[in-house]
Amino acid sequence: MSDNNATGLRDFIDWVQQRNPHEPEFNQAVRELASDIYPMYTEHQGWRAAKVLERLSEADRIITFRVCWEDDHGEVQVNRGWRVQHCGAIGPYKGGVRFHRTVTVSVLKFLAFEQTFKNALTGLPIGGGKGGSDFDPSGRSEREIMRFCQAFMDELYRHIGENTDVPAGDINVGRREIGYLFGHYRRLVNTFSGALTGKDIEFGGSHVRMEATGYGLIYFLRCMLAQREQELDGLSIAISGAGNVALHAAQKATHLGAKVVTLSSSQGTLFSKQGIPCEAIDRAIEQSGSTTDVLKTIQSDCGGDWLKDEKPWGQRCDVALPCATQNEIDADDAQALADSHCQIVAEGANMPCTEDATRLFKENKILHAPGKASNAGGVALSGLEMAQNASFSRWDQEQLNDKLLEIMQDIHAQCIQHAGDEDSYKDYHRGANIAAFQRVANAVMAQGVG
Ligand code: NDP
Ligand code: 2IT
Repeated sequence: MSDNNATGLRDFIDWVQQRNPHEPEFNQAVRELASDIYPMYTEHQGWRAAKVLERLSEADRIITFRVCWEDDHGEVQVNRGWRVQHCGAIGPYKGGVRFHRTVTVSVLKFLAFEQTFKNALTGLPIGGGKGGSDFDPSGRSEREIMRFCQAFMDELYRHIGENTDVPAGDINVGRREIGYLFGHYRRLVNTFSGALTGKDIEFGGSHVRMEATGYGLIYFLRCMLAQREQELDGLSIAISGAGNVALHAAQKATHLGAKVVTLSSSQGTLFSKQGIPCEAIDRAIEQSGSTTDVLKTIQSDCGGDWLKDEKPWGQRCDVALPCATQNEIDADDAQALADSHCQIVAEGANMPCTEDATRLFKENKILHAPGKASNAGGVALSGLEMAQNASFSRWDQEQLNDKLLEIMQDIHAQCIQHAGDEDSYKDYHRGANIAAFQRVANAVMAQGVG
């Protein structure tokens, strides 16, 4: 990067930091994208004059609201809810809802920012948004979860709609929560519409949506391997998390002949040197309850070691798939992966690697796919659910799986096109950021200042 560009980038990063103090995750996400696209950005007079990057660093709007509900003891509980509508330039705002005690406006702003660029990579007409609450569902009863979802929707319903903003699931928001959210939305507006995705198949949901993020991640991984003339069969894979994304990634990987050596939760890691069997993963997907309980069941059925409070990254593996949460891989974890000769890191979670970890992977020539590319299968299938709802139709499983595969292959091709080839190393972050930014920036430009 030229000296001028480096100064311009630093000034831009400082400007974002000053406007968004105390929001480390949001600043991180903007910094990561800006660093990759800045040289291209400065060469484009039109984008610069229209301040496209500066505009995209500010959400279209952020809605903050109180969520008030009664627990099973009749005690009133007060939580906070948000919806960040980041960019509507290429379609209705689209992105998940997260319920977790760590949810802050910074976390949701980073997720909505990433979502805009991820959604652009899918090639579908969907803008970027994200929502959630600091509500902690662990230990809450089914009735409490339902009441919370209804209280959350009591405010959210005013801001969403099939052509406005279409929420879906994320951490701690799965099929059950989407059912409660959708039911309450339908009753409030007295309209049956596709205003949420991830619905049950019986009321407007799509085949393959539940599996899509994890399966899409493995399809993307296969493209990365094919690029190096390698195959998945026989490789050892360390996966973090044991939720929707992690388990479906594990299921597809084992079906394709890989050995999944770890899964994890916030309490620790299940390690199995010989690999967690397919049937155990299939059963885990059907099991309800905490993800730690799911892992303990696998252990009691099939063996393996429970590594309390440990992350998976100390185990030997060829491929690492972080599928839990942001910044779960730090520099020490990245060094451990490099020391164990891990060759590929593909992100199922959103921004699971710290900037130091990302730098370390690049220095060690470990291929590293960013979530906005490798986990885009989930939102892509959500886009296909919207298309089915809008056309009052239902597509079959095979057709949807083929479309998912095609979309992931196309995202991989977009990454490669812009990844560069320094010492034959493919920089997937750069590739994804450039391809996504071009699409969003052109749409923003074409629609004038506003
Ligand atoms: P789930 O709620 O189904 O599972 C989350 C898993 O991650 C659980 O095993 C959970 O463990 C673990 N986890 C969550 N937070 C932490 C934490 N702070 N520290 C350690 N472990 C943690 O969520 P999903 O599988 O849907 O989402 C996982 C990731 O994938 C998220 O980053 C999400 O944004 C991303 N993603 C999800 C998509 C989707 O379609 N669902 C699409 C694209 C990306 P525990 O239960 O113990 O908390
Ligand atoms: O991070 C994500 O892409 C999701 N949680 C899925 C979003 C969606 O709208 O399906």
